[in-house]
Amino acid sequence: MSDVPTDRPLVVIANRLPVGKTDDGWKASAGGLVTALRPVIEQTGGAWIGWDDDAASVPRNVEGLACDLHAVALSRAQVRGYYHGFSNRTVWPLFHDLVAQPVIDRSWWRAYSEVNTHFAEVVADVVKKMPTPPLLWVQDYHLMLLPEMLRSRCPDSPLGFFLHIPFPPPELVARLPWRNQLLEGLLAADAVGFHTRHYRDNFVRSVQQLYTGVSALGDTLALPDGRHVRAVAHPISIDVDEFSELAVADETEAELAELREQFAGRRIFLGVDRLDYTKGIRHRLESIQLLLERNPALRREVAFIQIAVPSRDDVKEYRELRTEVETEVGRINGRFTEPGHDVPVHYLYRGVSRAKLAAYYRLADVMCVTPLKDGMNLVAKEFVTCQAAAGGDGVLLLSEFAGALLEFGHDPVRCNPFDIEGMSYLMEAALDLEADDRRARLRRLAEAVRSWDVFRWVNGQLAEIERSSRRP
Ligand code: ADQ
Repeated sequence: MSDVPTDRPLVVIANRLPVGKTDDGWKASAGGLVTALRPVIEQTGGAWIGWDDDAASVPRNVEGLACDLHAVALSRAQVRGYYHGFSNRTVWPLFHDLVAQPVIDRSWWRAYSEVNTHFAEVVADVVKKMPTPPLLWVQDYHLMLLPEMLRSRCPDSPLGFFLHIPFPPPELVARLPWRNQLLEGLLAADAVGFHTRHYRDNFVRSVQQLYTGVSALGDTLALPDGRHVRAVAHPISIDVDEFSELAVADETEAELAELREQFAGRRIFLGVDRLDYTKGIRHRLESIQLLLERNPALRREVAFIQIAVPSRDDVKEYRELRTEVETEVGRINGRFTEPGHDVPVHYLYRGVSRAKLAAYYRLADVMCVTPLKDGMNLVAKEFVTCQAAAGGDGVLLLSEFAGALLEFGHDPVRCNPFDIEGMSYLMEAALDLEADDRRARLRRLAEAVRSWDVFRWVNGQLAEIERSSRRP
């Protein structure tokens, strides 16, 4: 990684801590953000602050993670209102273009404000004990009030915010009774980051509707009180070297050999998602159904593998989605399995190991990333990287509503997941692409990911926060 753009310690504040309890004790969780931040924190020192159900037993340090951990303890009622309620049933559907109905509930909002305040107090306490004012970097939609709460409590710290989900157009933001508080919360940061310029533009337009006299000069917002805030588009990415190595590691090869044996003679469609209604899994299954209806020969020739990671199963909409997806899988298999042959749809409701995930990516002929709306989508980037590292020629079928599309141009087969029949034809077209074309597309996709990896994302964000904190 190149030089870290700040010589201050870094304090990351996120909903969750980057650790999990395993049978062998507490371990750093594998994930893009942790991987990307590890070298920065190792160089500058720092802390990570986040909620954990088991806050009292979270250790201060965990092997492989060179930062202090500070667990925020929340009551059951706070978690219900702040996390399951306002974050996941109000903001999440609203910011994903209403693919589900957001619920407006004043008690959830109160819990959200209360928890953000509690986070602010914990952060202030941690910062007070540090020898120099750290750079504070707040993550995601659970903590949108936090920048404003930290501005007064930690006046000497550069302050940044990054939103991992889309920022919707002002007409949707307007539906929130607390839109002004949220925008003011974010505007207290020195720099606010988004995955794409569309989300950034939506934010800027929302701010301009809130205040008169806001001017936007390039990426800088000049506010009526004389402050300047940077609103920047920085797409998140993956650790390309790590995935490239993983793709050809012995463990991955062993997993792949097993999968190849299991699926011998069949061409593979793959879906890998958190089980979330934004990911378009139901629409995808309906397209598969049409595809198999039209092409009886394909019932034996293709397999569709859907790996769905359990997610938010204490929220009603997610439990319902699971039932719908599982019913649909059963319906398709009941209808199209031919005597003496394997089922067409293989459904795994679980997380899989990194090596297994990489093996599935390599196995796939067509990777279906077809969300109805997605801030970025890292699965698409992981797939092209793993395929390219092993000289593969898999095709990426990518939704027009995934943030990743902006970096990928016309090399994926682009689809509109709301057009179920259209998507079923594109699945067929993806199978029929010529090998040379597939390989050239994949090479360009992998180059696009390599040219802006997660380290560039982190460095870009930190440099932006540092720079903008020095402005008036
Ligand atoms: P997510 O909605 O969780 O993230 P995504 O970007 O696809 O979506 O990341 C999912 C991660 O989980 C990937 O790294 C993937 O490898 C992993 N994963 C998925 N299924 C798995 C399985 N069965 N087993 C193991 N691992 C699995 C949110 C936003 C996205 C944005 C990210 C990062 O919704 O739009 O890209 O944050 O900002």
